[in-house]
Amino acid sequence: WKKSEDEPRFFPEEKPLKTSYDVVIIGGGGHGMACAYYLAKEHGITNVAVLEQGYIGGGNTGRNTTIVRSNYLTSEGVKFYDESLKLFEDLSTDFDLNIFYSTRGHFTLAHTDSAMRTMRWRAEVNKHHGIDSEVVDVDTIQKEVPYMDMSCNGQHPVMGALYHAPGSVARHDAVAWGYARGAQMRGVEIHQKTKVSDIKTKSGKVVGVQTDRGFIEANSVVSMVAGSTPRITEMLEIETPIEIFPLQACVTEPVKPFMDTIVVSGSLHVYVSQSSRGELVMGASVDPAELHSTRSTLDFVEGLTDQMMDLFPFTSRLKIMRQWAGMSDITPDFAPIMGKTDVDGFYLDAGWGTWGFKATPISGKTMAYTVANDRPHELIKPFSLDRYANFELVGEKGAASVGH
Ligand code: PYC
Repeated sequence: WKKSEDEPRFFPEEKPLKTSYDVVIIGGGGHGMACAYYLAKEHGITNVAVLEQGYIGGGNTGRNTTIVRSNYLTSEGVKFYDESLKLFEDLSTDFDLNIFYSTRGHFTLAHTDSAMRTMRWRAEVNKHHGIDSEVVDVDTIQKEVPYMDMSCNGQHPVMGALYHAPGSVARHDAVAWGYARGAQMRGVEIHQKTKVSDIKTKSGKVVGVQTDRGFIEANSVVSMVAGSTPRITEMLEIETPIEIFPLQACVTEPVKPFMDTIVVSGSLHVYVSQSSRGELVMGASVDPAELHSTRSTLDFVEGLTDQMMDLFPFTSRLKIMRQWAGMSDITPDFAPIMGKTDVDGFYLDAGWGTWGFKATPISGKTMAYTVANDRPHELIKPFSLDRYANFELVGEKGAASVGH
């Protein structure tokens, strides 16, 4: 596909909504767009509609802190996220669109003996799978991040870190836009401001979705809605262990480039990188109470900036420019839920908690395979919903950058 010279729009004109599609994808974020893209590109399935209640990438895709990494704790997680990272590296070329993919190196700081133990554990699992991760000492960190106070204001001295050289950041909107444009150019339809209010079945098989623009027949329905997952699964009486917590983030005013690494401290509940615009992009833990809301709070910025000043004292002089929140669908084992369900023709891509952006390419690719073949892709078998009933959890809490 090539954009024609006389086509000035980034996205082609929206087509009228049809009454029937082979596949309906609910959710026009990065995952939904990536699934549509790979359905069309790799499986030749183009009679696809992506239905989005708001606008493309307006949910968690446009609200995360853009970190890409594969330094997970379980073999299942490492293999999955590493394939994602590899796809990310080629996306700008694939899309003919700059996603500003920038490899930075990723430090996860340890301030306690037990955190050091977890970093060693992760490093060993990572190395076993050929992932570039190693435990580094305080002098190495200080050399790479000279402006960081290694004593953390004398309160929680840094003891070492897990260093993951491939850790990167990317322009999150561009990822959704690139997938959306690539899918549309191959025949997929994207319908924004189209809300699904029910999913209809007949004899245990999906037959279509009810929307605020009418009923749409579909052979397959894929839910890729992150923080709205319970609203969708309730329609089919599918039970998941997902709970929704807000996750907030903010950026400072832009300053000259000084920080080329990503720094995470799980103990201090801080992660920070500097964007290509010069802003410090920062986040902390999920909010303390379950809540289906994207409101911002003063508590969050006060807590985050307090911890930031322990790590980077000079940030006391920076202004916070913007603050926002997303809704994280958290699972008990901090791993996603992906694949087929007990309802024939209904597929679930959920449980993306605070780790969804980095999975965008591989979740799209593996879900497209799963829908096209009606059998789960090898990489996502460990993430099936029935693992909770079978006590086969994939414990990733030790690899979540975010405090919970
Ligand atoms: O898992 O890398 C991560 C992350 C950073 C911010 C939220 N999640």
